[in-house]
Amino acid sequence: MIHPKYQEELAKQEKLLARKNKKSDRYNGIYDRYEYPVLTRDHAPLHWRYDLNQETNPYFMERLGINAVMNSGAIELNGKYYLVARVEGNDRKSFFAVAESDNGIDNFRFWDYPVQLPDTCPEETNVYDMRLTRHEDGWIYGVFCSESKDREDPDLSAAVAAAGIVRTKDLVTWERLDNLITLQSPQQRNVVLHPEFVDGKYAFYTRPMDGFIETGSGGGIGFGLCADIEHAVIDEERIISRRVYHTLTEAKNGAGAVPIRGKQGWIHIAHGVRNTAAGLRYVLYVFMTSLDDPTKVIAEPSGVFLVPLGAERVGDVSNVVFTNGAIARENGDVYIYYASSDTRMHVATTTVDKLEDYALHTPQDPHRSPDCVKQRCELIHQNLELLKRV
Ligand code: M1P
Repeated sequence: MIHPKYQEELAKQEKLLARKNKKSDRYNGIYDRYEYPVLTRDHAPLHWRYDLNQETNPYFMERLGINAVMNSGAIELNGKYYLVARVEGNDRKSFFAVAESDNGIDNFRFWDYPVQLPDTCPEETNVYDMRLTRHEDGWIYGVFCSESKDREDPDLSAAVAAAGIVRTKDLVTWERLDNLITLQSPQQRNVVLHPEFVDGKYAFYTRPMDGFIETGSGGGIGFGLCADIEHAVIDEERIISRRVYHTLTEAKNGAGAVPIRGKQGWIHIAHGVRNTAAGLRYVLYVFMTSLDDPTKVIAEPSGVFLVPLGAERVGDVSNVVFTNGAIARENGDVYIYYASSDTRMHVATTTVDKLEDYALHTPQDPHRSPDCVKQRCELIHQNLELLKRV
């Protein structure tokens, strides 16, 4: 018999799932934020978490709780909006699950079952942060972090991060391909597949790392080509978005959403990390690369694009925003999905035109305080002159 508490909890959850989202009144002209997260652990279906049978679960306890719903790949398919979320169980292991919405802003609902990836890597302990690329070859690829224990290092936390690759046509059936091999870098996380062929090859944005956490000599976001996606090997990675001293990327950075094709370039929404007394701070930043040569950076707007604010600042890993998915619609609208503090998912909406304007017309970082003051004084002066005329 179904536990009577089920209907009560279901009614509460239905209220949450049916709630309309509202644009927040926080303005910056670049994007709109929304009041409510689009996915949280409370969105996880009750039948994932509870044994609904009163006989075997008399206290209606959560048997397999969900701790967090975060870093989600995103795609529009047949007029619906899909997030392939990183769902973290109470056991700390993550898995992927598809959540669907009619408008991309609210009413996301998880499908009945999580994604059951082909289990081809016996040493793989955890999987997370899938980027979904609709590739011009006709497949939808998912590139994610495949994490295993580093058996050569006695440190219990020592791990190896690699880029796992799957492909699908419908988000239901997934084919697992070989993990990406990068000959120059022992570890990889935050790998993103470019949506178009470059020089007739598959192109990846990489993030070379010496260890599991530290990027070490890895200088930033890399770019590499490979001929065979089924057995992907990158011989050479070129750094295209460098880490820079005393900027938001000083500690590390990583590619985020699949780059968006604008009129004048590829728009990248990436994350940058810096050290603070309170620990690492993760924020989003933007850069733009040439349509003819995706390794050539053509715009680097200064500073942060999106930071954790208010309640977003607190969670399992506080002071973090992270994106690995955005949807650019044919009409030019862009939905940026970002997680806050490794705990929940949000959306920010903008347009391709606004992102291009932001990328191309936000001044570059002058890298020194006196020059930053000069830059700001020029803006103030122009504005005060303009205001005098009215
Ligand atoms: O905890 C913040 C983020 O840390 C990692 O990002 P990076 O590899 O750049 O340090 C990722 O594991 C990500 O999942 C997480 O949100």
